[in-house]
Amino acid sequence: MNPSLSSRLQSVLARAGQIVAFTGAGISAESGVPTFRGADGIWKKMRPEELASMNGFLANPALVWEWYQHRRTIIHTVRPNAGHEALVAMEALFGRVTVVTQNIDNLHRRAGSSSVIELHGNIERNYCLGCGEQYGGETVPLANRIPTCPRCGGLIRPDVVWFGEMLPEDAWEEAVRACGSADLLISVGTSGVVYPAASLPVAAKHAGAFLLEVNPEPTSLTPLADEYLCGPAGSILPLLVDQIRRLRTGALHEH
Ligand code: BJW
Ligand code: ZN
Repeated sequence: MNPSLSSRLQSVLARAGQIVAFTGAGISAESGVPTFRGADGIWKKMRPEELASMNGFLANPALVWEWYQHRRTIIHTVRPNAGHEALVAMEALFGRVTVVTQNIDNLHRRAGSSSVIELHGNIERNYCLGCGEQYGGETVPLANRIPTCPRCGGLIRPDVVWFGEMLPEDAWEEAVRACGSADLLISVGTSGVVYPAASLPVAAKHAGAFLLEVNPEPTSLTPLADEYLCGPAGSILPLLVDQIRRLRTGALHEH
């Protein structure tokens, strides 16, 4: 698989100053973290409203905790893949790549990306619904199936964004700023159906960014993309890095 980049994309890559990678579950799929939708998606087996909503949590906190502990175990046993690593390599080439991620799996930071905006929280953090006290993944009192706060007895929940909840304000504002000033937005491994996150690539495009999509399947964003590279992130992103390196050396030889 060797995506031949359009001359338009080549010239964007040669000039781009502000680059945003907008990522979703698909970028972690090759690490072994299941995606939400699609053939092996989490939602095929479980109903999202049972698991990823406050009502679902209050109705069955043990089930929701079981699900998050299961996912935390997966995340702790996997490693960032070539897709995450390619974004780190791009950061080295461009000076800065802002990663705006919907993922809660921490894999971008573990790979070494230095500018990561987490729109939907982080599975390593938890907080008490009663008093707001924060608990780390390891310190959360999980001896019981439903962890409660040692300070106030309140229910502890994962610090992630469920359906019907607002996104963390700071992360959202930073993401809007980064997308509003991007020259290039690379949307990787997201179905683009969950709002407000899915509005960011659209906003970036309206503000003048070149929209590049990397996904093995077309998505709701594909019709809007300036360029669509069809394939898994772990193959396509490293090829993109190679092409950028080649463009750079080519440019050097011209001088
Ligand atoms: C690969 C690959 C490989 C595979 N390489 N790619 C009606 C219309 C519009 C909006 C709404 C509506 N009704 C309700 C809403 C709002 C709702 C929403 O958007 N719903 C839609 C689903 C309809 N949004 C919200 O509720 C948000 N809050 C909000 O709106 O607040 C305002 C408000 C307040 C009060 C009342 C009402 C509104 C919050 C959304 C929170 C989403 N939370 C989750 C769970 C996070 C915690 C956790 O992980 O447990 O976030 S849901 C889940 O979806 C998770 C993800 O971040 C998110 C996006 O999924 P993603 O990443 O795109 O994954 P997939 O599986 O969908 O796609 C994977 C892709 O990868 C596929 O395309 C594959 O092809 C691809 N792929 N292998 C590259 N190797
Ligand atoms: Zn508490």
